[in-house]
Amino acid sequence: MKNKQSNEKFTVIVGLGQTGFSCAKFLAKRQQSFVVIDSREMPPYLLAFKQLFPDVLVSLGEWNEALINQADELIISPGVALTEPFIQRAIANGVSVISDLDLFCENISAPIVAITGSNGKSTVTELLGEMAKAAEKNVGVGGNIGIPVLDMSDDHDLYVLELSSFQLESAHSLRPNVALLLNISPDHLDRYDDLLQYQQAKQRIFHDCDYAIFNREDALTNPMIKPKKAAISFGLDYPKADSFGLITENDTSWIAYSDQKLLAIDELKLRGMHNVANVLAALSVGYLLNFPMQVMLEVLKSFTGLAHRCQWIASINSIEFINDSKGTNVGATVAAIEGFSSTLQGKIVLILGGETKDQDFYPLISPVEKYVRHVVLLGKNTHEIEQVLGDSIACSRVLTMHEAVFSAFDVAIPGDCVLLSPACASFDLFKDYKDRGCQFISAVGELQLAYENNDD
Ligand code: UMA
Ligand code: ADP
Repeated sequence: MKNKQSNEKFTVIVGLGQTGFSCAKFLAKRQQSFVVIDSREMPPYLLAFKQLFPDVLVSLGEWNEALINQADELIISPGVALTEPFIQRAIANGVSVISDLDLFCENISAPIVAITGSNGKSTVTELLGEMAKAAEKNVGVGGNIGIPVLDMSDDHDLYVLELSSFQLESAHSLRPNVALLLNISPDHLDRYDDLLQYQQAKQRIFHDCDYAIFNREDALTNPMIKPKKAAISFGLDYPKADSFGLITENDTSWIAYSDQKLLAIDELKLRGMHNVANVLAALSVGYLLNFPMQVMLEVLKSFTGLAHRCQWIASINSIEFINDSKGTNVGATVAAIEGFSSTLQGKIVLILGGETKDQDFYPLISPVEKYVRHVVLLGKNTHEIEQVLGDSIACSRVLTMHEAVFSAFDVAIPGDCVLLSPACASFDLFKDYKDRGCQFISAVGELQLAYENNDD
């Protein structure tokens, strides 16, 4: 509890997930005292925390207003919305509300590349990290990608951070050297009032940045805040002066800078035009950071992408199985469908559904009508999706991933692809998107065995 005589700041860490735990370790290292609150009865890092900090007060269950009322400072986790009434009251009472990102930025002086967008963040963050390593930088890669910023060591000479709208919402000290906004399509509308509010949270990435990089084909990414040095665009169209884009000649598309062709897109290991956009974005940042062009192009020729993002799993009876479990919103699934359709002889059998996050599923109608043979619905509230797509395409409902994979195989014909790209979060049936992807992979393995045994 707060010692009224002491001048020490009374800090309350809000949330005991990955972020809250990293904040606790950081403050402890600085010998700064703190308490922790979480609205969950059993937050994920409770046991680890109790082992490391047996004497520190942790208050669980509902928000502990008594502790909050004593706080000088709240360090909030990304999963806790700033609009929570207790946070709004604290702000009104003059309490400083900060985030792990603030602590991180105040502690390091190396350049920061900050990356956000509705989709493609992890792919671009990882790709840029690979380019930086190949350019012999001592790079730290972290953030929403799954490594809390305070868990990275503080001796890197460059940081590449994936940042979500949640993280940007509550950060005040972020001043990135390069800020990249990849794209904006509706997501997290269960947390934001509307698309504008979500866009405004994303645009915070440009606050006080030196260079702003945006997608010239997506007007919502146009910087609303002027960067200190320059705004630079990328896009899948012909490159503007001093920027990256595509040049298409004789049926071949080339990654290009200004009017200089650099690499045919057939040479990329990543699949789908959405990934070409990701490549152009990463090159735009690498170029600004003076990474050698040849080194970046070599990385592009070998980078196969991350697991659970349009990941090829198997081919059974000439039907490909693709795991895009990280396709957790409608925009991502539209990109995955369109990305694969161009390379397919047949059509797509799409496994869709999960936690719907108040999304509008109408943007799926057109790509589904063009490229999809059948939709297999798995998860909570699948009737919401069926209501929208049911007139355009045959849909069937299943209860497990095993059933989803086997029934998708039944309706697919050779030349087709079975694509798991749910357009929804995974928490209704799975631990997370990785668990969902792994269950897909093991169901495909079982199918393969069953098919081979039948064939014998
Ligand atoms: N929660 C409570 N009560 C609390 C605190 C959290 O109910 O007191 C809930 C949240 O509403 C949320 C869950 O617990 O559903 C996790 O929230 P958290 O803030 O504890 O999350 P962390 O474990 O700290 O993980 C966070 C990011 N999670 C979220 O933004 C929800 C992770 O991104 C990120 O990798 C990690 O910090 C390290 O930076 C995950 C994510 O889903 C992958 N991000 C969203 C996305 O990518 O779309 C934004
Ligand atoms: P994020 O970290 O933003 O969730 P990922 O790189 O993990 O993005 O990719 C998640 C999914 O989003 C992919 O599996 C794919 O379906 C889709 N996606 C990736 N890049 C893009 C893009 N540039 N535009 C639209 N969708 C994309």
